[in-house]
This record gives sequence, structure tokens and C-alpha cells, in this order.
Amino acid sequence: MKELYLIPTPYVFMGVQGNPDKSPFSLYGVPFDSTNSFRGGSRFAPLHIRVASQSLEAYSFRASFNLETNPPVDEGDIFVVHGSTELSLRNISLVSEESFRSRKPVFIGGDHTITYGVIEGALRAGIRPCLLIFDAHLDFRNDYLGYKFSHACVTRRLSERVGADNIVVAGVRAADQSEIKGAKQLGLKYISMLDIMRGTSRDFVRRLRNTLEGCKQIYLSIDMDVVDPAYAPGVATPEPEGLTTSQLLNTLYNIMDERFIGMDVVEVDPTIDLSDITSFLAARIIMEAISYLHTALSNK
Ligand SMILES: [Mn+2]
Repeated sequence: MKELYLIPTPYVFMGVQGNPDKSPFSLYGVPFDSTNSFRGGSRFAPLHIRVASQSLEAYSFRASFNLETNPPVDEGDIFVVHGSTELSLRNISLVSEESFRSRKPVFIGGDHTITYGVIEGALRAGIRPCLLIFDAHLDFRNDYLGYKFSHACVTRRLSERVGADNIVVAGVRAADQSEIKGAKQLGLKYISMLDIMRGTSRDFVRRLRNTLEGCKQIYLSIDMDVVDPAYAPGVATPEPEGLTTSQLLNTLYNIMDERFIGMDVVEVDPTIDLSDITSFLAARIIMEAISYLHTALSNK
């Protein structure tokens, strides 16, 4: 059924197609950027990230795992309707619902609003996950310029579906006072960049682990703007003073376990990127995260 909403792409992730009987991971491009508040272009990210992934070595030093021995299945791009958030979210949720029933899906955005469609699908598949969101922005406004499905409101919309207290946002350094007030009122958990910088990397990992302790299933959403613009300049809305590449990968390696059911990487904008730096980093993050999960699943 989900094939109806998927378009095969000329490039597959890493250049090798996975075997669905062997790999539990499925990849989907989601080239949707209509809700961007500042500048659009993330619709081109799935293509650029796939191309970048083909030149990266598949071996993860942290996980001691070579993803080329068992690559994810690249199922193509979800059919989105530019200009219609409603129809696009519907298609995303149809694909994600079916995928969550038997696979661990990985979505390549697109702007951050796609996560809402993904989680709609998860809920329909009977999954009610905790959400771990890496993002420079709290994205907790009720609306942005009157629009409720702006990418600047995605955490708020998600909180209405899974409960604010089931969400933790890490790396936050951009929010207005009303968002912080709302987050405190509704019990949204967040770890600011200032908190991260004031402690050690172990403190950060410990805090995330404690926050996620009661979660049976966890969905990971990485907005690439959580990374410092020095490492990830090609994002729609960059914010200075972010995580380094190593901080992000070390943290993921230390927290990802068998409870992680899927993930997305969003907000890369290749039209303003330099030498595809941000696409290469996004590809590396996806490869590393899948490798960490392979290790976690085999150690279970
Ligand atoms: Mn963001």
C-alpha cells in the first residue's frame, strides 16, 4: 500500500540497496519545505544527502560496525504536494504508519513539520513513543504568524499528540519568553545549550538517560540546526553557539539503545550550503546512528 506514495530515486543511500529480510531499517526521503518561515530549499536535501552518503566510508569507528555489510533499504521519496501541508502530512503519515508496523524507519527531510506526519503514522500504528528532539529552537509557539503548521511550531503540535512531558528537546538556544513559559506550564522537558556547556559531556548523557528512563519506545528527531553553524552552515534557520559534530555523535552513541524505533534528520538546505558540508554531515549522522542501533540490537 505505501508503495503508492513512494517515488523511487535515481540514487540510493550509500549507493547500495539493502535487503529488507536482513536490515530492519528503511529510508525515506521527504522533500517537503513549504512551512519554512525564513528560506526554503530543504526539499533538495534527500537528493544531496544520498549523493554525499555514496562517498563516505561505511565503517563506524565508535560502533565497530561496517554498515555496508547490512545497508538500510532505501524505499525512495515520499510523494509530497508542495504548497499543501495537509496532503503532504497525510502521505507522510500513511507511509510511516505502515513502515512502523514492521520496520525501523529513517526519514530525510524536508523541513521539521514532516516529523508531525511521521508521528501521526506512529500513533495510528499503535505506537506512542517518547520524542527526543535535537534542535536549536524550542519550536513551541502555538502558531507562527497565524499558521499552526509552521516548522516553528512543530514541538508544540507534537506535544498535543504525545504529551509535552513525553518530549525532551536538547541543544536549545533559541526561544522567546512565551515559549519558555508554555514549556514550563505544560511540562515540556528541554536541555539548553547553556546547560550543556556548563556541564561535562557525561553530565549531558546522564541527564538525557534519566529523562528517557521511563520510555519504552523512543523516536529521534535531529534538526540539523542543533549543530553549530560552523559545522552545519546549510540550514534554513542557523543559530550560533551549537553542538560540535563530535558532541552530537558521542551523545548519540551513548544514549541510543534498542528502544529507538526510528528517526529523522531535517532542515538541511543544500541551496545555501557550502561544498555540501551539511549534507555530508547529515549523511554521516544517519550512517552512524543506524550503526549504533545495529550494535544495540545485536547486544540485546
Ligand atoms: Mn530548529
